[in-house]
Amino acid sequence: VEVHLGRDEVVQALRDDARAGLTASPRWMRPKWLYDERGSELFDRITRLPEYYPTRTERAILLERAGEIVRLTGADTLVELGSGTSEKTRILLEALDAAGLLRRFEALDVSEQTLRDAAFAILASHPGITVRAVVGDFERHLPLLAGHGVRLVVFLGGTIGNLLPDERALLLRGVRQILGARDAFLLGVDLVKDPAEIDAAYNDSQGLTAEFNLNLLLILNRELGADFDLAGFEHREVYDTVHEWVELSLVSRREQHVRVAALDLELDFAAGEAIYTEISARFRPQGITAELAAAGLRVVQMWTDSGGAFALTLAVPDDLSPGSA
Ligand code: AVJ
Repeated sequence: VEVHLGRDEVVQALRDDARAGLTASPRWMRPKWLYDERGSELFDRITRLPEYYPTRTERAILLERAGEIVRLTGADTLVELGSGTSEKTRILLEALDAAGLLRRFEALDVSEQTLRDAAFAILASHPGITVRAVVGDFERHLPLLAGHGVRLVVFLGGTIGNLLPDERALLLRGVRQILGARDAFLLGVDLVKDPAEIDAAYNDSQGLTAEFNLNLLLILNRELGADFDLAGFEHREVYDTVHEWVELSLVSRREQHVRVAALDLELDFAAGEAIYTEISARFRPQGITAELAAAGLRVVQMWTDSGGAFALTLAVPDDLSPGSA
């Protein structure tokens, strides 16, 4: 386990974002701040909700296609970005192991505890392999993942949809740069579909997504000494059909004043004023191909479920693009 991102650095980044985002108009916070221990646990429960289709759909595609992915890549090293609980990664690990290829697993995540748990669980079930866990962020620490064997880099769950188009382009170029000529990249994204299905997935009847979203205010209260009243805000989900992304926000139920002690910040909220907390983009096959191509990645194969809800795309470095690894 290598820690390239210390607790102090994380708190400083949260302060910087809170100062910039909470004083902006409209107000915003980055989705990565939703994941403290409680946030991660709530997300885990969301993935099991009847309305939240992405996780189980991606898992079904992986179960069906893992053998094919192994044959197409011949990878001996699996590299996971944003490892989360690595539950779906296990399907790929099993398939690589069954083919006698698996030698190494590496994961990059911002959460040290999540990474440790995942790394030790994987080591326990695959005792012969090398496991490397890198605590860091995609913006700065991707280059640490270059080198070693024939690599399959995976970014699953549709998490890339949390990034804005410019940020996605940067991330994909970063991935391209750590890929050698024989390496491959597997990307999971949610597809454009009936907005009603999307609305249900992000506005579930049990209110778990609302709790997950509102948890951000608890994090700000705890980490920055803020005094947000959770009863004063409500969860809002809007599917923006122009950008084709989900927009989550926390909307002030009334006019109210909030103090953020650690930043010496006084905030005045109007009734109905929002803090934008997350975008989660949907994709179209041509768009995925185009974004990968712009980063120097050529699509080898794209798989979807029978309902066309979710897509897994396997891509390799485009020979015509300048690589660095
Ligand atoms: C973990 C980023 C894939 O965008 O669907 C779930 C997070 N937010 N419900 C998503 C999330 C609200 C999730 N990702």
